[in-house]
Amino acid sequence: MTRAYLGIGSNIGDTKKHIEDSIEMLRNNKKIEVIKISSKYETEPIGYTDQDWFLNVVVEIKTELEPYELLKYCNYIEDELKRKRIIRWGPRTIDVDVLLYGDYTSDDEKLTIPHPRMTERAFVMIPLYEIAKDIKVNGEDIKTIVDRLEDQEIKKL
Ligand code: PH2
Ligand code: MG
Ligand code: MG
Repeated sequence: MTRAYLGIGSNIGDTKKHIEDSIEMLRNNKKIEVIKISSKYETEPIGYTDQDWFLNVVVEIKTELEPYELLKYCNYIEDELKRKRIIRWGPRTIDVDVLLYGDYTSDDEKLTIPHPRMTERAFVMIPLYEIAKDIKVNGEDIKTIVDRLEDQEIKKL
């Protein structure tokens, strides 16, 4: 079993429900054990800013799935939740990203671990820090990373 961290976000429709549904789908997989769930955070949109604020959480799991199998299951969750509520080509209701997978690193275009932009994003690092105070990301203490992200707006619910 490998410890992994997933970042989950939603900014369309019933964001709370989308996040809860996605966690329920993690629990429904026999090869995934949900260990910890961060608080929910309201977060300013990063990157493309002309959109609503997000609701974000980070989830710690233990899993027997290999990295690519886990990615496939995260994409499956996205497809399932999208399909029910969203028009084709429309905005996404849910995003489930593999942030960290044990000590595994990958530079592959399809799956980059650690997640390539996570250390620049308060909406990832602050919920992650809440449930994993002592980890390092890319060799750096999580606290040091979090302290650099003070300027991004994020509110714990
Ligand atoms: N996800 C993005 C881009 N920007 N901003 C916030 N606050 N939360 C997100 O989950 C998010 C984002 C692309 O995946
Ligand atoms: Mg994604
Ligand atoms: Mg993402």
